[in-house]
Amino acid sequence: MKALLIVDVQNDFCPGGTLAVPDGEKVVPVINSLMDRFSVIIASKDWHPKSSKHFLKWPVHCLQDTYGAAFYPQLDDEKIQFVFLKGTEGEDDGYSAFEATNNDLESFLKAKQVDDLYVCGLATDYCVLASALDAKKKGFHVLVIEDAVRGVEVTKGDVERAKEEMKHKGIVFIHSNEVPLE
Ligand code: VGL
Ligand code: ZN
Repeated sequence: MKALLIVDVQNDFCPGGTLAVPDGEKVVPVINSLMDRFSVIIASKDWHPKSSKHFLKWPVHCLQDTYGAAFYPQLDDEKIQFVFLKGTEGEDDGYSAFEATNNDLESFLKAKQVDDLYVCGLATDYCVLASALDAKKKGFHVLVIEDAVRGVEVTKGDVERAKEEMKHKGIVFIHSNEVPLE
């Protein structure tokens, strides 16, 4: 079985948001167009409390139950079967979807007999990176959809370095048009 993991396609990571990823909203039509190819579709949300150590490193973003933490309006979110919330405590960054506190992503995927995890969303050099590496470590075959991810690139070269690290660890990069139909 394969599954689509949509990482953090939230208002604060899109234009106008407090931690906008350059061209972040461009992943949305690509992700929407892929949903028909998956029977398991899940998402993560960055879901921070007002006070968090995370905000010593980052502008305040994705506060729980705010517009900034909502999915980008054009995302077809009714097709998402479960939303994993991460970064929910004051002490943790929660970059990886496997650190979600409202459900266990690994058990969820194993219960659905998922072997191939297709990853898309934001941001390539943080939460996509951390989620893909964790998935690989847990034994999933991980494929990142290269035209359905964008990075923050705090330092020039971060996105390229993130991609190299993922490839080095055996994570596969594919174009959305290469995703099998079912
Ligand atoms: C993210 C920075 C801070 C992400 C989350 O979703 O990639 N990046 N919090
Ligand atoms: Zn965050």
